Amino acid sequence: MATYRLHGFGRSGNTYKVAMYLAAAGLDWEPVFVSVAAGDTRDPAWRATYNPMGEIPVLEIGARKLTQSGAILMELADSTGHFAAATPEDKSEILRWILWDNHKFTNHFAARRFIKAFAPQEPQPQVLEWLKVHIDQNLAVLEQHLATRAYVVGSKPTIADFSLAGYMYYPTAETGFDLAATNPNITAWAARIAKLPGWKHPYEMLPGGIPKPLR
Ligand SMILES: N[C@@H](CCC(=O)N[C@@H](CS)C(=O)NCC(=O)O)C(=O)O
Repeated sequence: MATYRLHGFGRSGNTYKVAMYLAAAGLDWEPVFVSVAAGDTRDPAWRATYNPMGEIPVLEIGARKLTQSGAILMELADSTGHFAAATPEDKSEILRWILWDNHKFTNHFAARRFIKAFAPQEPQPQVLEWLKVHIDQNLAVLEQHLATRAYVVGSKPTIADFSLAGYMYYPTAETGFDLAATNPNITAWAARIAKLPGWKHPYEMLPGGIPKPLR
């Protein structure tokens, strides 16, 4: 059994954040297929065993089960030293970007992708539009930040990059955003992250296959 067991599937960009890290750090890891689409995370037995919050990713390390991609990445950086902060100031900066990612960036981007491409109900146009306004604002923040730097914090890739890049590689047909056409700095940064060791597209890195967007 691998040292790190990552529960999730390729559709989950939050799981992919941790998968990218484990691969790039060259750690001994294996994926464990858990499908939100199939209802696995709503199963009371799964929740009792893995995560009462009902979310993937879950990272199993021996008897421990870690959840919340940001907290997982922080712990992995601390315990392995890979992609960790170079200074205490950088560590605060990394936490700042991970919190922003969770609260503002991934939050809106992933919710819109889900509503647009995977939710069984027809999306309400006003909801899609409201989310798009917020996503455009957040993309502009990251785009500007990356205008003068290669990575999000410091001069090398850190866990902040893996967190923010989690949803960058999904197709436009799912996300509704053609970042290559609108955000050159983000696109160049995502391409830099994709050159790190072990990088694969989420649908190759994690189990579950390539989903068909419903619309
Ligand atoms: N902030 C959490 C978000 C986790 C999250 O939203 N996971 C989704 C899949 S990407 C999930 O498990 N959703 C199941 C549900 O909400 O029912 C993290 O970064 O780990």
